[in-house]
Amino acid sequence: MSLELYLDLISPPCRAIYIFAKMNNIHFNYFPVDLLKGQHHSKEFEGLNILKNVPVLREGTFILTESVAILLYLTRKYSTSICWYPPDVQLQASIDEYMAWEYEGLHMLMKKVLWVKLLIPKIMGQEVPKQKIDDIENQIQTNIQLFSDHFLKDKLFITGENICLADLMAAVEMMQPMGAEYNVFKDNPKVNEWHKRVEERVGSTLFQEAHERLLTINSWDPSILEPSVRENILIMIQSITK
Ligand SMILES: N[C@@H](CCC(=O)N[C@@H](CS)C(=O)NCC(=O)O)C(=O)O
Repeated sequence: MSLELYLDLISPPCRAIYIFAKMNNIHFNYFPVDLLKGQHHSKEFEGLNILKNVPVLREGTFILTESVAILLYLTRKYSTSICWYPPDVQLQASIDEYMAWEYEGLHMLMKKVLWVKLLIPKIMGQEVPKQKIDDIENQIQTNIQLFSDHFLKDKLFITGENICLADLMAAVEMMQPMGAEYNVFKDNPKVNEWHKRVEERVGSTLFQEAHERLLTINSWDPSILEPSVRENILIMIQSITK
């Protein structure tokens, strides 16, 4: 039974899954879903995932959404190296703790900064007020420090000597603002060093390959947006800027 992954590599959770599968030699058929073209709103995609979001995994009749569930499924099903999710229950709990924190602690902020600095000006043709951008950037710096103090501490990686799922997930999240040329590591050398270690363990070629779409998003042309997609994006923009 073949493994299918439906991903858009502009999305951090999708990049984590893509990198994880490649690093662990898990063979999969890759189905790109272009969020910026609204392909997740197609009838065909809705048939696969009524939540209309990526990532999605399909293996025969088994369909799985939610990146954390997908990553854990892959570690169990494909018996990947134990470093990713070690058998020790306390180490597992530390990874779970990060996974539970990530959505509010990093994901929403990293997503917001890409939108306010790059995508909203591109789509709307006008800048977001500087105060709004400064507030988001300050919150990012606070949460990067929290990540450092609470999750990383003085270890090489979150569980100690080896990379684990939480390191990979955090590293790709923190790349998101780079799409808008905002470097979240600029004021935090310790987190910067950790990030370099993660990239090194992943392998620079694979890491760059997974981030190519994000890092070239500046050249995306929003004038080709379909009206229905544009409408969905405008609703999302309202929730980000309110
Ligand atoms: N909690 C979900 C989040 C999934 C999600 O929100 N994916 C985003 C990309 S990062 C998406 O597909 N957004 C499309 C939309 O909401 O319109 C996960 O971790 O898989």
